Amino acid sequence: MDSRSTRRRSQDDRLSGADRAGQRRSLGAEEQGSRYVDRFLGNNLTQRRDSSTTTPIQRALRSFGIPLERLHVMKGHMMQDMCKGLSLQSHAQAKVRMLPTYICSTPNGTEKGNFLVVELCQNQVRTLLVTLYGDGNMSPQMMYKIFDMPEGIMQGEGEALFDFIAQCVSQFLAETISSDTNGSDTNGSELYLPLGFVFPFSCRQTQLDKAELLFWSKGFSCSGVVGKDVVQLLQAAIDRQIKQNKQGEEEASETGGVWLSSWRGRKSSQSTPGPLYRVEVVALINDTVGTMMTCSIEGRACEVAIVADKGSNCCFMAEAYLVETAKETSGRMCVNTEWGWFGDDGTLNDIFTPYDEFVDQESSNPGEKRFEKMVGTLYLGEIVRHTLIALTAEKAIFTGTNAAVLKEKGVLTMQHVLEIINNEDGITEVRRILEVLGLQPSERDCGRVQQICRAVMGRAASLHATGLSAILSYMCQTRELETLIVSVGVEGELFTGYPRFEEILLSVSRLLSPECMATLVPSRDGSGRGAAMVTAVALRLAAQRRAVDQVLAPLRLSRDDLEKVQALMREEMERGLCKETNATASVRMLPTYVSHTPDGTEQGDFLALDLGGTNFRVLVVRVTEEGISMASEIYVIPAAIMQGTGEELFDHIMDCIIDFQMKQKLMAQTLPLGFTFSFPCQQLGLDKALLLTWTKGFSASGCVGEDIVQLLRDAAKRKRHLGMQVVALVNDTVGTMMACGYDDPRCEIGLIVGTGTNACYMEEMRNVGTVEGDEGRMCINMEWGAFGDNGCLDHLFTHFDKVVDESTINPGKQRFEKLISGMYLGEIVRQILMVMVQKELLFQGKPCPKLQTKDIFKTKFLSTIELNGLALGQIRAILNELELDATFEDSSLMREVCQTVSMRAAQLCAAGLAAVVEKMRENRGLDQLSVTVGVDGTLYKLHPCFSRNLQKTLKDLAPKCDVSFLLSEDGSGKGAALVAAVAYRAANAME
Ligand code: 0WK
Ligand code: BGC
Repeated sequence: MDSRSTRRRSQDDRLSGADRAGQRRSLGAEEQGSRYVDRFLGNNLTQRRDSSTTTPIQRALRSFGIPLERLHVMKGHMMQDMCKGLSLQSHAQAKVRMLPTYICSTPNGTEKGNFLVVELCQNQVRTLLVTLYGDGNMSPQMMYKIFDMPEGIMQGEGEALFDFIAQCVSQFLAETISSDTNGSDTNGSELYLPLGFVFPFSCRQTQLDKAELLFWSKGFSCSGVVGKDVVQLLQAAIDRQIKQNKQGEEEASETGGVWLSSWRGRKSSQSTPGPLYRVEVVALINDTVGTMMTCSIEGRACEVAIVADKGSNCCFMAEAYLVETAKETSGRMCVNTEWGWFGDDGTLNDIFTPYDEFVDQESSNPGEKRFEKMVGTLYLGEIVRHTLIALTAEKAIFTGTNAAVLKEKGVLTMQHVLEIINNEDGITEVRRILEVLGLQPSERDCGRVQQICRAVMGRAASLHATGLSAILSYMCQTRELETLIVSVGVEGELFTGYPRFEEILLSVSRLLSPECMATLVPSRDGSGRGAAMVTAVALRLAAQRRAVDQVLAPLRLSRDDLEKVQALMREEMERGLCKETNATASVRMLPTYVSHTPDGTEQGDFLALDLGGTNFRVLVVRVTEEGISMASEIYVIPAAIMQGTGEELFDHIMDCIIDFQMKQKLMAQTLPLGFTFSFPCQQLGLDKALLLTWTKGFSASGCVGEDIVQLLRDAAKRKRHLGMQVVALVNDTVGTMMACGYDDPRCEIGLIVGTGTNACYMEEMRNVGTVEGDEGRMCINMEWGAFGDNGCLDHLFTHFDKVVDESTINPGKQRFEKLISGMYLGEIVRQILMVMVQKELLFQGKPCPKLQTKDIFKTKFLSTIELNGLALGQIRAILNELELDATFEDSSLMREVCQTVSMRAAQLCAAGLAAVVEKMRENRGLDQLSVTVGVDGTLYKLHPCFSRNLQKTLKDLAPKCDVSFLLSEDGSGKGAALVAAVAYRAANAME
């Protein structure tokens, strides 16, 4: 179960439980209706009511009344359906579709330029040109034009619809744009205009500019569009038109004829034609999303938006990791809920009145969009009409008059309903409206019609409120908040036309979700400007993407790059093993004099030291046939000691040993000691090793070239300490291999990826040219950290790596290690971040003094930031610690930088290991090698995906090797004790 699903499961449990609590308060007339149980006998809610005592009007009014408890139940159902819609498993069954929009960012005020928007509305196409000045979008300029749709085009050929839209765009351009439009990048002959397409229908979006139409609705049913990428269809129509225009121009210029050119800017002079427009559809936006963006720029940043218009829908900013149908795992993504389909699985059947049934059956998509058909203004007039028909049939209204006009579909429009309920002149105006329709209403009829209209509108508002409360409570829970405070953008005829909509929406949603505080931000300008913002953000992000890719490209290694590293590593290994070339090889392939991995017969008590990693440890290890037990203590090696004199260092080590032996009551014993010394040493025997060079920030003087075992013995002498006998010195890779080999005899490779990095493996003695003898095998400490010190990896070194290398105490050394290990990854990231700030890709280019501080960005930050499912908010917390005021976008980019650096490290490590296992396979003349790698090191152990990326790359580079990885539990101290045990046994056998 991956992190997404664990977090998801806990969410679901909470979603169903907590928010059933609500309060009850007296409500206005419309809600009066809703308090009353529904309409007809036979519905368990109504058992308690005796329908015989109620009049047809009362029954009708009550049928539109939905009790608060029922709204609570509905809210719960909608939240469950929302979770279903977001989950990859159940997405297809969900009615509330929860469609990802790929909008993860909101405007940051730097957007500038000219942006075209086309909005497909009911019976109209609206074209806009929005000019942004990057001034925080405080004063965008906007021009627009509305085109009425020709009769029948909504039910005609899809191509005709898109051609019409393209014509609207060309006409709009011809009428509004002049060639010297500022802000657009004109390259003389061409004027680039990005276009955002507001398309208020259910689309499965896979990118901002790739969206397949799922279903038409609201009376649209054009052929050849469902299942197609709507962006492509519009782009194709625009390109078709531009092409036709160009041909027209060419023919005209050949025949000297006149061609009224469209798609071309105004001439700057008589002779030179204006620039040709290059219109690119860069974003498809649902109208709710456009509204959310529009309201964000007009008022407070909105994270929810409702369109309560012909159709009804809602979008909101969801935690991206919960949107399983999209690949984005961090930050937030706007989700288009398409709540209009809610209830199509029957969960609203008890609310649906027979009037709703009639409207549904007469619609172009019976049985579908049940929720929308109770709240969309396309349907409210129809619901009232069917209610009046039923009441007329029951002689409860228009008795004795001809109400046949009511049979005509669409005769009662939303406008009528609004005028009936919104007029101050009371019944007079209602009578006038009904008479204009050809009815002869009595005064009482007028009152009753008004009541019905109000009940229908009240219900629509309450249902919107229920949907909104489901969204708000969902956001509150998934953001793990006590209280959610959020701005909700609203747009649409129901909102603008029905004054009580806002009040009912807020009061009922507050009753259903008391933990949420919503502020409505009316969209004064529809979704047009919002769509321009989305387009502008899309372009800004696209430009940023290109710039980021440029910065990170040198760190992204191809398979060829890795194969080359593998081959170079193999070459250097051969040179290191060869006596003649060993001294110049960058990979020193140091013999360790360890010829066997443990065979389980080792026994005894041993002291062990483990120096060179994050911690210096002193251990006592008991090896018996039953197994190994140990006790250990961690001691600090202060930087002053690491970079002081060798004498101080080994005296400090002795002090720690003595302290440990005292604590462990071992002072009376003289125990054999195994010393894990994690630095490059030329071993002349198990207990004789000359230090070749320091690494990992150590530089104690007087040690290089010296026998480390002797230095320790000298320190013991200085301390007059006889409590130990150094019998073996091993590298931490060897110690790790031995420790893991004790549990898994197939373990013949040791790997460390921690502060530093290195590997060892069992090589055939016949191949070890630097040691006499051809029989058997010997463990070779590769010291691969220095791979590339001879320049063979220079092609891989980026500017960032060079800066990091130059700031170390051993520049030019340990080149491979400096691309991989924990001591350096944080610094590489810091260098990249500083360049990205300079390029205004991060923190909007604001200077970040803290980032100038060396080692301030710890490698452990990478592990945290790359944690799967870590909310971007938590990354922001880390960045704030560094006084970096990060936006979501910054946090997302930060994560990408960390992922790129750690991925490269894992891949390079894998390329090195691939060279090792392939050599072992060839050594042994095997078609398939099966081997275990004993591994240790903080980076390998704690980074969330380093080990996975390494293993995946290794499998790819060395398919003939089946390599398993065994994490060393107790570090290499245990291994050192095992080597000491082998050495000690051998020494005693000799005596
Ligand atoms: C734990 C081993 C030790 C080795 C260290 C490397 O016991 O010998 O040096 O891992 O990892 P680091 O502590 O540098 O992350
Ligand atoms: C050292 C190796 C050691 C590795 C891992 C490198 O810097 O040269 O000897 O095995 O770090 O600790």
